[in-house]
Amino acid sequence: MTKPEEYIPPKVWTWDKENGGQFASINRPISGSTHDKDRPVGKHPLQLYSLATPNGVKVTVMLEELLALGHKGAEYDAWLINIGQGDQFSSGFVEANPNSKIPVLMDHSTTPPTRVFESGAILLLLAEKFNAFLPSDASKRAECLSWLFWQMGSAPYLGGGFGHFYAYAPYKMEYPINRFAMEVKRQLDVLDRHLAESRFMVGDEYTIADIAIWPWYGALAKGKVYNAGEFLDTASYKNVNRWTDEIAARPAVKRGRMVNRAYGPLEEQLRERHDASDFATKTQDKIEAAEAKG
Ligand SMILES: N[C@@H](CCC(=O)N[C@@H](CS)C(=O)NCC(=O)O)C(=O)O
Repeated sequence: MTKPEEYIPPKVWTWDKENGGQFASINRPISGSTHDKDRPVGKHPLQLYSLATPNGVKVTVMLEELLALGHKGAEYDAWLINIGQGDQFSSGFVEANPNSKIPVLMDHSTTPPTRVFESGAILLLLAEKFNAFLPSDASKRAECLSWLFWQMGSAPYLGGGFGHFYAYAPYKMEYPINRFAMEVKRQLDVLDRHLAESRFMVGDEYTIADIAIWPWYGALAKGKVYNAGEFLDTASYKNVNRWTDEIAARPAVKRGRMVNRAYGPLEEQLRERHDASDFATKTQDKIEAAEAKG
């Protein structure tokens, strides 16, 4: 291993604003709001404030799956939170999530409205509210919650660890890239061995465990996050790829991944969603074509 010049930490850490790599402008060592701005509120009981990152997609897929099952109470307004521009630090957002991260759901069917942050908590709350995508059998439920929490504990090594050092750090460092590549490959192997025996994460039942894991590890398997498919040889995880393809083909998943998307092909971006008909009329390609016409 090449040994770069060693960093000797000072006695007390100080904030070097210039040296945080990509996203340095939004990373801060303090919490709380930076500006006053209320949250917009639409017509549905469920108000989502999010962005189509893997953590955001978990929730929009869940809501679209609930609607596809016929749960009309799952209708929602989805508002775009541009984390690159610091929307997560507005006073209204911080009131809903003191941790300043998407996704956040406000449920206005209660008085006062209920706030839920952390994507795993949001999935669990929705599953319980609509009695869907969470097995009722006690041992299957335990399996489902185990995999749900596995995802919540594992993905930070993928995103904050591997993804940060492989794709976003100001320069490439062998030690952290090696360490996190090994961990991420281990995680993919955990999934691959499990999915060799099981169609979904909990047997034949599609659950919130799949909905939580797919946006991160399905995207990774297809080389769609951090452009690391070849580096991690993700094609070799055959069972993860088979499971990824089956979930990607679900109509609700196709819709869910479009919501709050502000990058990629314009026809796949539904930046805000307020009605089911928006998928047909309000994708970014249509909005921009209408604007061009005047
Ligand atoms: N554990 C959280 C993670 C949420 C998270 O990391 N969100 C990122 C986008 S994927 C975010 O909002 N980042 C903005 C920031 O760090 O300022 C969850 O699953 O909800």
